[in-house]
Amino acid sequence: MFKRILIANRGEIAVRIIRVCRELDIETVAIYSEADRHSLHVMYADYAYLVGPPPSGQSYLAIDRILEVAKESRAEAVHPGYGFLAENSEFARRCQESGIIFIGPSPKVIDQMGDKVKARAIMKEAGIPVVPGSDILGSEEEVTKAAQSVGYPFMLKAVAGGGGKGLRMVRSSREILSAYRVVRSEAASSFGDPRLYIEKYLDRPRHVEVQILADNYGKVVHLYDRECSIQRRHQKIIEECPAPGLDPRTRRHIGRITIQGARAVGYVGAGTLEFLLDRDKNFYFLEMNTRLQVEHGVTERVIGIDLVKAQIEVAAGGSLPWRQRHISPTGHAIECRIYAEDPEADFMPCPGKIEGLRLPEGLGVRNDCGVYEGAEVPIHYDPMIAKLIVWGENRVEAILRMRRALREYQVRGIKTNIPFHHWILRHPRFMAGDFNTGFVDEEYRLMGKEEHYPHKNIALATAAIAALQREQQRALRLLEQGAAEKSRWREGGRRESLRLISHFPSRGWKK
Ligand code: MV4
Repeated sequence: MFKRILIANRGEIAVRIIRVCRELDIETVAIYSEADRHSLHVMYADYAYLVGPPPSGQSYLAIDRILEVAKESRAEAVHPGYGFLAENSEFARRCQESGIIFIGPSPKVIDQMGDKVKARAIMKEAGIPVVPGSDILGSEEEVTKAAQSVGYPFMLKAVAGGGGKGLRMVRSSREILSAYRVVRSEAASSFGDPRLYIEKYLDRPRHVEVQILADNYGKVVHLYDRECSIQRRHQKIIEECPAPGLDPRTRRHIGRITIQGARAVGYVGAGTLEFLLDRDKNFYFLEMNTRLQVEHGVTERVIGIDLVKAQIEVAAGGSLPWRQRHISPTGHAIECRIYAEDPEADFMPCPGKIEGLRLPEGLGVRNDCGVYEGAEVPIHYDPMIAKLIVWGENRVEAILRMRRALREYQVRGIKTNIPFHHWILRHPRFMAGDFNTGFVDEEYRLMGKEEHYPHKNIALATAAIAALQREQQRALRLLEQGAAEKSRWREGGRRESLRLISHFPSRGWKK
């Protein structure tokens, strides 16, 4: 086992990795930028090295400087976390060349899965369903031609894409030219790779992904599925494990298919296959993430496997001790990502000093938090400051527990998306599991405008019924007491409850 690991990341995920290293008696080396001098991951690590100024290009992405620190600190391995260098094959290769173990798959696999057309080809070859689509298209004419077999509408995508960048829906041939130009230049500037391809457009699918673990000796297991459709502008907000609405047959099928896919690429370590699920329960491979994901915690809770520990064991040459038939989900976990952003101001990032912080506790609650009371949230990085994960015996218990935990969550000094989470967790469609990737766009226009609370009427009706019941009970109590003015009370009670109902809207609900 390693004696010392460098964590090439910051925030909650750096803390997450440092925690398991402590449990494994592995020393930790943190890196930090000038904006992160007083960050939690720096305090938790055994050693910490300043790597550069705040912009990530000069700090958390500075490959040369990070490798220099790895050598100087005599770290044997590097954990990249997620984001930053986690899916950078050049970094993985440079680690290898420096005799440092990159905790993740080989540079070759990172490259193959980073090329979305190559990934599709490999998966298709392995018998995994992929969205009908094209090969690389070199001109607008080639797009037009490919569109004839794929059909309209279609998605124009960057080969190097992934996440939300470099893609556009095309509804008709008239839109091809402008879409081609926009996506091509976006792909060139964002990824340095202007190549494009097209896929048949799936209308508001669900986003379901399957977690896998593989070792160097041919063992591959899947750790079931996660539902990740609750997102906004390609930023995930809530994730669940297992995915609600997957029937047992589809669940078994998608699990087996995922293992086939992982084997086909010779995957080693922790990885995720993303699928799009249509209304008819067909699923299609979308892309593979060759890293630990933000939402790994929901899987850990429901499956009972420490994914970061497994990553480290595999990287150190260990073999996975589990058999697929011994891996099964227990109960239900939900994650709410806590962002430093203002849901009332179009989710603008909200950096600043955290003046007060009280975290939820109690049964079934996990906090993966990268900040503390008094900390500064810098503007330079992702606004996600923490993850709140709850577990319940079933989905309903998990939802009720999440609502309770969110109520306990107190952040002062900066705005967070916690009110937005409250809204989602009370939404009838969320509660019913009746949602897809279109959920937030469809249901959320402007929070704070009451007509955008679709459950307002339910809340009003419930409150009105409760008020009526209270009044009826009061009237009944008085009747039982044998009040002399029995008839007058009955009259009054009825009138008063009517008044209560009709006046209720003016108590803050109506403008
Ligand atoms: C799609 C799609 C519909 N049809 N591809 C968006 C991010 C990128 N990684 C893939 N994305 C999509 N690709 C076809 N052929 C819809 C999306 C999509 C989406 C996918 C996953 C999670 C959230 C999403 C939100 C909007 C669109």
